[in-house]
Amino acid sequence: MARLDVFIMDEAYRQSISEAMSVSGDGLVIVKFGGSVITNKDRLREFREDVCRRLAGELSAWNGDIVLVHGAGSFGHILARQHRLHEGFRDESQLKQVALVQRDVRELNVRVLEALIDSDIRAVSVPPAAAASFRDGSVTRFDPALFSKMMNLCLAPVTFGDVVPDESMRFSICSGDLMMQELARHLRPKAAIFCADVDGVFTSDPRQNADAELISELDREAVQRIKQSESTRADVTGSIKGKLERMLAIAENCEKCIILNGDVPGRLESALRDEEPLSTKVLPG
Ligand code: IP8
Repeated sequence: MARLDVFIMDEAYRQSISEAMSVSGDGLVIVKFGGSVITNKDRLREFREDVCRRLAGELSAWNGDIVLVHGAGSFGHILARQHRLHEGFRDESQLKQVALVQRDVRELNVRVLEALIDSDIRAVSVPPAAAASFRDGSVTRFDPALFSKMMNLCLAPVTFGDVVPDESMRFSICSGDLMMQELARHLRPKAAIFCADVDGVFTSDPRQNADAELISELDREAVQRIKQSESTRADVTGSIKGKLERMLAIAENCEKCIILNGDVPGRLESALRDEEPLSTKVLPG
């Protein structure tokens, strides 16, 4: 009985706080800081603190709810690829690496939280496995309540790419993009913004092809036409086309879905102000 009373008081308290503090403002935006922007993807566990802090400052221009997702970069992909963690359990020797990658992505997460808090964004961590269950590398259950409760308290939930328990593979890799997709599906944000290390989506790899052109508006047909080259950098969360398929699905669930260059100062802030920075807009359908 006493316990129930406490619960009721908690709920009432939560309600009053969320009513008093509710941020209507600009609505909800979900933003991904790509792992290749906030880390040096070629050097194990090298954080790009200056870039992350600048992006956090730009993000603070948003006058509404924020959910941030960040990639793992060199805090996740290098060891995950070396030990084939994306293939699930193969042998005992992988388990130490699961623990190391989990530790490393949490270290990155703490550094991102610090950057956000220093920019006056009240960031709190929500690891993917706290909100979702996985089977065969896909989500079988996603509960957005934890995210919503944090936002009702005017906190900004931050989730990230991680190694997660998996019902069939024992463990698998959950990418930040997968979390973006689930969040968009359940929370229907005003905008979903991907901060990448290039200006947007190109007709072919701009690092290898001088005639690669930026696609300003991307639909399903344009995705089919993209010429894909083998990436030389470690990335265990799939092909560019697979990622673009996810973005098409995200575009179905928000007013605006864009990919922009997080390495160029001002682009994120400009997108948040509803201006039109150089970027690729992903169209629904
Ligand atoms: O960087 C990958 O997430 P992503 C997560 O968003 C790990 O693709 C642990 C490699």
